[in-house]
Amino acid sequence: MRFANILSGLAAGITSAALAGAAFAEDGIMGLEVVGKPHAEGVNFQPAATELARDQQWLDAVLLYLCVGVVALVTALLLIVILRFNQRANPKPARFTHNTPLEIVWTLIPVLILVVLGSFSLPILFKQQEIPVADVTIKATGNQWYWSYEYPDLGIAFDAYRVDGATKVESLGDDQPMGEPQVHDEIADMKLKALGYSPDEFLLATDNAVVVPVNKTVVVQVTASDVIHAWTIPAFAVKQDGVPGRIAELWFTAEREGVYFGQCSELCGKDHSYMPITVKVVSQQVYDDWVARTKTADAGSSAPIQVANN
Ligand SMILES: [Cu+2]
Repeated sequence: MRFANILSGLAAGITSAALAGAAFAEDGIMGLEVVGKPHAEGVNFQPAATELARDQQWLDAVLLYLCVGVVALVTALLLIVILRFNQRANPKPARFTHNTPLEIVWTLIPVLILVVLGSFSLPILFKQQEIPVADVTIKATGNQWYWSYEYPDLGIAFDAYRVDGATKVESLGDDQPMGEPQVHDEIADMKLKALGYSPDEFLLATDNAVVVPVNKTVVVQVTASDVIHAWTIPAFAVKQDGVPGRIAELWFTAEREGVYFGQCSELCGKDHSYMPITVKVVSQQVYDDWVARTKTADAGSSAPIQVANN
């Protein structure tokens, strides 16, 4: 009997998600290009979608070239010493212990390198940390193991859970084997499809996405309700710990419409890997429509798209 209930609950959830998906498809919320997403065997950054991300990736390249230069210099010096001053090539070693000009040089050059590094990296760090005036303010609260969002100026609040096949089943109790709630099965795929995601976006997609307008300054106030979590979107180059009892801010101005994924980035318990972050960057018009629709949604659920997670 219980199993039948689960099945019917799941079916209802999938149907409502599919209906919601169909209703929102023409509103521009679905069918967005997926931009910020990790891919198999990837080694480089995700496409930079903010000024902060462009800065970060530029700085990374500068540091990499500098590091390569230092490694090359040290390797060359080592090789010279090995070849020219080994016992065979240099049977009678010099016995002096100090060389003042040399010591000045090998102290000053690293200091100069550090000054150059700092002069590039500090302005970028300050740019991330100086929070501009917000066009949109969002409060993100980490919970074990999902994110809650509020748009305090708009009276919008919703939770965002990963989309998976066993969300319903999980809520029935602890009698399932460990690891079971995270199953990726055909039910998960159906839910993902209904919400406009592909199967490989399991563990990245959430039932309710954070929606923000393109080219507007968004300030996210990050906190947590239980333990420390961290909110991040790699393509925006933002990452901030959410600490219970404290508010920390990050900001971004996304320049490209699309879907961007992130994941909780502070180890927060057994389901740390299962509390993803989905942000949809949309045009101002689509955003305004979403806000209007979301504000008038049913009481208790101001979210635009709800998958069976009640
Ligand atoms: Cu976590």
